[in-house]
Amino acid sequence: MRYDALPDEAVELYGSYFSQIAIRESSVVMRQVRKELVSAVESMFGRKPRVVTAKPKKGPLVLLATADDPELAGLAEIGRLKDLPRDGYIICRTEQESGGCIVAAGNSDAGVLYAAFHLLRLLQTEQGLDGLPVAEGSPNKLRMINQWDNMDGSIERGYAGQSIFYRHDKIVRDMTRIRDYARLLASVGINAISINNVNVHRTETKLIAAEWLPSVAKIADVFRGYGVKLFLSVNFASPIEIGGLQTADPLDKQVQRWWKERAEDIYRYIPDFGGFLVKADSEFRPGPFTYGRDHADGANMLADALEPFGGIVIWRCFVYNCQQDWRDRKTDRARAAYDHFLPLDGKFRDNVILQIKNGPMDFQVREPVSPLFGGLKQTNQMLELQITQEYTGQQKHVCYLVPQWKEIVGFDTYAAGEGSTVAKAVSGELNRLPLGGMAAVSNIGDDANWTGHPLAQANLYGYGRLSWNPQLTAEQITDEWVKLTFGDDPDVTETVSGMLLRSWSIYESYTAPLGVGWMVNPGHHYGPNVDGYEYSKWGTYHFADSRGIGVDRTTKTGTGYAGQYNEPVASLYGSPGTCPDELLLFFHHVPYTHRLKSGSTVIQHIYDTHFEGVVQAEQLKREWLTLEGKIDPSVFRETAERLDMQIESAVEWRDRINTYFYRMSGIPDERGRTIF
Ligand code: GCW
Repeated sequence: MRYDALPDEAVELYGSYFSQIAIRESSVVMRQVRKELVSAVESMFGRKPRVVTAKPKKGPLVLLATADDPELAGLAEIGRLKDLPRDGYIICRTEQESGGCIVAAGNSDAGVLYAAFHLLRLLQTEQGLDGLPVAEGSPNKLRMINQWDNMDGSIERGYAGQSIFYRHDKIVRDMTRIRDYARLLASVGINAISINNVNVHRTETKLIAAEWLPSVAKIADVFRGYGVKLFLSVNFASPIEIGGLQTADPLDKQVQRWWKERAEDIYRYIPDFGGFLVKADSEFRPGPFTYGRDHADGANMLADALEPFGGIVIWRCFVYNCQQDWRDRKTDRARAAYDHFLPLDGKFRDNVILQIKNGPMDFQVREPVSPLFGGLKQTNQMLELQITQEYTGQQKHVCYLVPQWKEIVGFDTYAAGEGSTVAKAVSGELNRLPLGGMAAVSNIGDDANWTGHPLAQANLYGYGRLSWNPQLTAEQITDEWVKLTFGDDPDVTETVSGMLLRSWSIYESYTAPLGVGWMVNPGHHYGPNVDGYEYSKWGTYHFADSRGIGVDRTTKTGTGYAGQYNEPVASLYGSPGTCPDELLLFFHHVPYTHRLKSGSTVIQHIYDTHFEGVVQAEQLKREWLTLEGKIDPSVFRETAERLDMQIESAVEWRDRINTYFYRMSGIPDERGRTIF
């Protein structure tokens, strides 16, 4: 959203169109479209456009309108809109005698907004308008952001400063930053946000009470202008904690009535309120289990309260035993979500969506895809990703996650034969379900550059673009972001794109070999600690001993987790001979001398990748340094500083991991490099 001045050639080609904008401000969204476009055009073309509410007799001009606008009558392309999803749009060019016209038309106000951003993107990435007409729509009804912000201003797993929403147990008064965030999210097609942490503590429990609703409504007003619906995370025990009731039992009439009244209150303040996001019976949060009820009972009770107002319940599947005994080799945390939720398939109301983390554990560097996506057949589902880099370098390391997300959305669950991808399961297409989409935990805070690491912005951008269109390739998304952010100097675009696209695999190489996770410092999760979680209660073990490493999750001799997948995936993962190298230790316990498909042994792979990972981290720095003078000096400096931190940390990872496994296995590095 830099809206840099365009080169003369583009100004000459398109300047006349953009000298006049026709738009009717029929809604708050259309007003923001006008504002955004006027300021962008002024900054890109160096001239304020004339704005009119009806199409003038003579062009050239840019016309923005919804499908039903009479101005569009008779335009052939508009017919295509009806085949597009709700917020779909088309952009086309018509040359009439009265002068040329660029038309940006949407199925809804939000559709027009997305069309406007698309148009601006085309100009800024200097693709020009030769590619018109374009027609787009998203298969995902919900494209959501989850904030893990607390009202004291802290952000759970936040690495970019404090909350932009709260400070000192209050909602901020100055909404400028929130408005910019809304613009930013809308520019990549995000249409929903939950504004408080899923761990709902004492103060935040009151966000649904009269005390805070007027201020929450102000935030909703800001987001509404950009087509973003507001959701709140709620505390399942609210009826007790703020309602004065003795119980939060979902089958209790008083409890049900209490939630209905809260819904009425909320919708009085926020008529288009999205609904509730719920973390229940998970990591010490209250839930229906306390009353001997299941998660369908809990979710449906809230769904019934919201239903009269069109609200929905997004219920998280991150439910597992976090009080496990490490001596117990039978319980497997990876199994938990499937074991809890599959038996409830079909028991949820139509306005409930199950939100499922991408993997069965917890946002590790590498995990298999959750088998729930291929399991649930009659329940709305949504994919949960983590943009904030909790286990992926905490915005000190470059770790661009779009390539990881692409693997996830493209994963074939075989639920209804070949081609049953996660993308289709969560959009609702696979099982013909009415609701679904994607959600992701935000990575922003009040740092001036939003994300701490300047390159971490690419993850937020990339998530938005991918949730709008899961078919986009990682390369396309990266290219767009780099051009929008740094301009189109080919040295810069090539270097930065190359760095981003390799970064996840580099991070994986010096941290998490072959699908092992959790070798991090407990609590904050930064930096290496091989046994940090080995004897803990969290169910996160690698079982390394002097002979081998890995978790046996096979059906024959292990926990049976591999059997939660459909065939042929279950068999593929179920045998060490067919299991892909990168997930081998997630599914199998093997000797250090086990030979991988790559030809290397497990132990040699560990050594090689850890040495190579540091070399690659240093290479990232070298590449970045070649851009001096071509990048804004402060961004250049901040990024270079973070790359130094990354290298320092990668060295620590390399030496700790290599030393640990050398001591465990007694097997030396074939190449005789230094291991301590
Ligand atoms: O991985 C864990 C995080 C917690 C988080 C939890 C969750 C919000 O370490 O900080 O809590 O996942 O997703 O609920």
